[in-house]
Amino acid sequence: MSKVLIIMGSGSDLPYCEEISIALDELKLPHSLRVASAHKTPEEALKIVREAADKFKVIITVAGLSDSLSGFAAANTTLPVIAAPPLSKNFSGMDILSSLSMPRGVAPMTVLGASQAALAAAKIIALSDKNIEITLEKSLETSALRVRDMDEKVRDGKRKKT
Ligand code: AIR
Repeated sequence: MSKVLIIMGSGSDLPYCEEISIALDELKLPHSLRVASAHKTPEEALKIVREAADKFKVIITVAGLSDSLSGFAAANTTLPVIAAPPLSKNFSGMDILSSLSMPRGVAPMTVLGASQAALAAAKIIALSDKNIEITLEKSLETSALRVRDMDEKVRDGKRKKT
């Protein structure tokens, strides 16, 4: 059964959502994808968000530019909503503020980066899922090992000068 629902605001977000999907697969987290825009298809978006609580533990919202989807989703479900807006070059990236600035009572948690969005979802699910907790522990160890390996390679002047 899927635990994570990814809702994207447009088909143009699919490549970024596929990156999130790969990261979720690596964390052994089954997930589903939907497309719904808070601006363009609000009825469908609301239905998807309202029905999500029966099937999922976490929602990841992916909407660029003016991200209404994340606040819209968070305001209409008790599930945790992770806002994962794709980075854009518009307005020097300032459109990210639309994912961050929320009215009282509305609190999506904004994360930048596809793997970070997947990791944040996994951490929430690990609170009530031992298997995911174990997967996360291994993933943390692997990250630390990579840093130690690199330290080993470069320290004491071992690195080849190019
Ligand atoms: N978007 C779609 N409806 C509302 C918003 N904010 C977002 C999409 C996409 C970007 O705007 O999530 O990141 C461009 O959408 P489109 O529809 O032009 O492809």
